[in-house]
Amino acid sequence: MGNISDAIAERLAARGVRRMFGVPGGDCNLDIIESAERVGIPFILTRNENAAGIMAAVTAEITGALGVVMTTRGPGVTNATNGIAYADLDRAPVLMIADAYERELDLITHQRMDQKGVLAPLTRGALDLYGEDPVGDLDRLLDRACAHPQGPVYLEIVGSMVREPAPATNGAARAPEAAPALDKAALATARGLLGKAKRPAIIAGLQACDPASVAALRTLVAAWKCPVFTTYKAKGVASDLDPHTIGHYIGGASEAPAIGEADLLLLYGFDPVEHPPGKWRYPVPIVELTRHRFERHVIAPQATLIGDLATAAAALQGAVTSHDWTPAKMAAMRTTLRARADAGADAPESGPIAPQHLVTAAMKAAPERVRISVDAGAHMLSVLHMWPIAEPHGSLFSRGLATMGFALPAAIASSLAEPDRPAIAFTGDGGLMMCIGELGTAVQNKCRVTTVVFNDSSLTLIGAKQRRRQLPNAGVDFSPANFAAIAEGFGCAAYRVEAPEQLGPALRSALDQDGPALVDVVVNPHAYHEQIISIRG
Ligand SMILES: Cc1ncc(C[n+]2csc(CCOP(=O)(O)OP(=O)(O)O)c2C)c(N)n1
Repeated sequence: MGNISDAIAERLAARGVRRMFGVPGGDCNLDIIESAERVGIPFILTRNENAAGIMAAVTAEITGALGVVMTTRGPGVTNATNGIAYADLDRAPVLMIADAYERELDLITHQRMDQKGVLAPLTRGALDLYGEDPVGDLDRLLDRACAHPQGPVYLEIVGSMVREPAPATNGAARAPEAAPALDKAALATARGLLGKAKRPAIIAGLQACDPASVAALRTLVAAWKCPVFTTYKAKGVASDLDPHTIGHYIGGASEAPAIGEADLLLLYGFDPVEHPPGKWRYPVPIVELTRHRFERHVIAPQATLIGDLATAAAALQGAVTSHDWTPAKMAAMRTTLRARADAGADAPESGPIAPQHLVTAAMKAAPERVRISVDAGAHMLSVLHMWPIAEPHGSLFSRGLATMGFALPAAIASSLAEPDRPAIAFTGDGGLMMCIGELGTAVQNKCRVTTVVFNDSSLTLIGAKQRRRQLPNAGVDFSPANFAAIAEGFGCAAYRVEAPEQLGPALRSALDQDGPALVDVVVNPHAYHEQIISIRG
């Protein structure tokens, strides 16, 4: 083994890391970039550390391997915090590496801050490698990122140390955390409740995205033939094309009538971060299957089974033998719920391009196996409620943090992880402006990413809330921007759409490109108001 930098790179490679993201500083970052390149881990230079954090976390979600982001000290750390908050609240295992301050602290004032303190509320652990077994300590830190609830950990290293020889480790890489055995009493209670239920329904959440949990859920639904709802993060865990998949649980008005018909709810890997602020509205027995306990819960389940989701699903399989749901009833619930997304689209004031029309055109133009990512804002309702997804991670979305500036970095991460698979990033203009430099990252890496902008020169979701509270319009509108012209400046294929007849051809041509493209669509935001009320209430 060489120096500590080499040892870090080797430990990351051993865990399946295939690339790291960030904006480097001039100290330990440069050694680690060199060591990592040598073991086949390229460093993807992003334009902003926040985007690098999001890319690292999304890489972890898609590939199942640890994501890695590396930054300089001081502003590199503070800029990355939003991406790290995404990894924390959307539950992705990520290692953040930053330059530490040399030990002669009396001489250091420039860019000096308590970096561990800044990151402490967001991270599962931090390390500076000053211990006697630095490589073993690193392995144990990475285990903490991968333990449930998965999340970010932080490593800071001084440049002088990273070039020292790595001592032999006395702690080899450990086995993945074993799931706890299911509690027998809770299992009996759960089976009893399910046996009595006349209309059981399932809500699947973000913990259910791994292949074993997906397979077990699908087996359960096929056996029980009951309705299933997925959260936004779990979209595709139960295929949107399956007649049992009714729609999404968002804690809003749209799904309330359908879920309100259930007399028991099985929460399958649902994380409370997926619930919007406010009370849980369904006063029926709850059976909860979860990989871990939650720091804060909004629900008081009658039975909680903590452990492996697939094992728990198998243990409950025979518990439901009959119920009152019929295929016709479920089909009606599906249709009603799906129709909610169309609200306002065809009102005369919504022309010429309502957001829903843009989504319909994109669905028609999209190639097979496309993966979509969606930003935070009014536009996300149209995309997530209209676009069917048949597999986990087929759509990428920030739910726990719900951060803007997400869709483009997420689509780039997707394209780097699966270069042959096209990705579409749907974003509002506000969200795009928070990360627009990443168009350069997409160009530099020849990513097959098509960015579709809902351009309405406004923070529409916030404007809608302002209108609802009958406040005067202020502080939410932008001066108009031509994103196609900006994209061209990055060397990105670009299309500006102002009339409906331009929409289909522009989308088809953009999606035909071998590299990145951007379609800047001037949308009429009028329909959003009705749609928000219809979906969220
Ligand atoms: C980083 C960040 N800042 C602010 C918010 C609050 N927020 C949520 S949606 C939204 C408006 C988004 O506007 P835009 O991207 O233009 O999308 P639109 O609502 O117009 O579809 C804002 C400001 C947020 N979620 N994330």
